[in-house]
Amino acid sequence: MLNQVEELASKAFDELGRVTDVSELEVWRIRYLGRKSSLIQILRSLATLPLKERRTAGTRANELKRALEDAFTEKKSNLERSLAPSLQRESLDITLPGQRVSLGRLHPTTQTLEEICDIFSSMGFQVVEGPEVEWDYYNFEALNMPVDHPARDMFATLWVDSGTEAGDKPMLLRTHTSPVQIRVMEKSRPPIRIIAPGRVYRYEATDATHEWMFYQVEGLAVDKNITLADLKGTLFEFARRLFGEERKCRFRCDYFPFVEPGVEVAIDCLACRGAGCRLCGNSGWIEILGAGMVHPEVLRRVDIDPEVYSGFAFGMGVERIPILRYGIEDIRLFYSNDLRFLRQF
Ligand code: 2NL
Repeated sequence: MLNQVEELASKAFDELGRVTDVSELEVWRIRYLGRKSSLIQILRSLATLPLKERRTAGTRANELKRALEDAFTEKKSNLERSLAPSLQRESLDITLPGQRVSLGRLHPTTQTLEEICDIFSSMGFQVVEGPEVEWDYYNFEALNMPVDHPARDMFATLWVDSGTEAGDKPMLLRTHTSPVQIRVMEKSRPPIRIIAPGRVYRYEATDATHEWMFYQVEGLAVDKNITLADLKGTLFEFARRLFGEERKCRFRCDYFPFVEPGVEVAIDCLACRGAGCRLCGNSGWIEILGAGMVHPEVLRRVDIDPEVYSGFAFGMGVERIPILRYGIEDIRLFYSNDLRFLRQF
C-alpha cells in the first residue's frame, strides 16, 4: 500500500510539472484528487487494513493529499498570473501586410473651380456665393430680360412651383450665377470686382454634351473708366495662366442681352496650336467663355449711374475646361461618381 502511495506521488508531481494551462490543470485535478482518483480510493480502503499498516499508509496518504492540494492551488494561481497562454492566443504576425488606407481626392470640377478662383483672386477679385433657387427678377428681369423677352429662350429654365407662400413672384433654379452679382451691385457701390462660382440649372435632356446641372463661374468689374481694353487684358491674362504662357486669344462679337457689346473669347487649340484638328473642329480655335461690357440698363436697375460708371462681365462653364484639357468625351462622367474616372485626376 505504501509503495502504491509513493508511486502515485511521483507520477502526480511529474505530470503537474508538465501542465501548461488551466484546462489541463483541471484534468489533472480530476485524475489525482477527484472522487474516482486512486488516492481517494486508497484513503477509502484504509479501513480494511490491519492497524499498523493503516497508520503508516494512512498518514502518508493524507500527507500526499494535502501536498497535492497545495501544489494544485499554487499551480493554479501561477497559471492565472502567467501571460504565456494569452500571448500565444493573441500573437500578432508582424510580417503580414498592413491594411491600405485609401485617400480621397478633390473632384476634377472642384479642382478646376479652385484654380479659376485662385487666378481671379490674385487679380483682386472677391469670391461671392448666393442662392441656387432664385426669383425671376434676379435671374432675368434685372439682367435686361423682362417677361416675354425672346432672349429668355437662350436659358431653358426649371421653374419652381411657387405655391401660395411666395405670392405671385415666380421662382426658378438659377440658369447662371449672374443673380449673385446683381445682388452685390444692389447692396454695394463701385469699385466692384467679384467672381461668382456655383451650380446652375437648365431644363435640358442629358446627353454627352449636356447636363441639366453644371458649374459656372461669372465675373464682374464695375468702376469709373472701365473699358473693353480692361476686359481683354484681364481675360487674356486669365487664359494664359490657365492654359499656358504661349496661348493666343481671339475676341469676336457675340450677343448676350445683359452686355453691349458682347464678345466670345477663344484660345488657339491646345491640341494642334491652330492647325486644325478634331478637338477644335478643324477651326484652330476653342471657345472658352463669353463676356462683354455690362449693359447700361443693367447698371441703371441697381441704381449705378451708367454715365459715371462702366463695367465688364464674363461667364464660363467649369466642366468645359477639364473636358478640353483631357479630351473627355462625355460630360455625364462628371456626375456618375465612377471611381475609375475620378481616380485619374
Ligand atoms: C457664357 C456667357 C456671360 C455675363 C455672362 C453678366 C453678369 C452681369 C451683368 C452682365 Cl451681373 N453680364 N454676365 C456676361 C457675358 C457673358 O456668360 O457663355 N457663359 C457660360
